[in-house]
Amino acid sequence: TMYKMDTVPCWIEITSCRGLIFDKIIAKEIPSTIVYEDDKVLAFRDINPQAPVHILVIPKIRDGLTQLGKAEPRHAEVLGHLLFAAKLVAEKEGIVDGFRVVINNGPEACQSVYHLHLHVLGGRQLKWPPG
Ligand code: IU
Repeated sequence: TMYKMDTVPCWIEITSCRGLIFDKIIAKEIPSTIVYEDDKVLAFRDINPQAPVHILVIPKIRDGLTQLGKAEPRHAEVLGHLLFAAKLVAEKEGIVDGFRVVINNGPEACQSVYHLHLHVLGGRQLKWPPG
């Protein structure tokens, strides 16, 4: 798919090795600020935070889960685990009065990294509807 940069609300590099970057974060080959980790998931601070608290929660093993739209019945357990981890992260960060969990799925939702990830956002008044 070709997009003209000035006609889309987000710029996505369609041809790059999207997704593999998170493998490097999991392997700790790329440094990140980890806020929560267990055997199945890793949570770390987003490098381009959109709120005072902006954390990504990702499965340690992608297993074909490049995006939520590719989920299969075998992924149900890890999907639940990711959502519960998002709650633990919000608690740990002290944003229990209000936080948002976002999954961008596909180009029209501005997904840029094709390794499933939950955004946990908080620490300011969030607006609705989102952009
Ligand atoms: P998205 O939903 O696919 O657009 O989210 C990808 C996020 O990953 C985005 O918020 C980036 O700022 C973030 N990110 C990161 O934290 N570290 C990286 O090395 C890369 C992207 I590449």
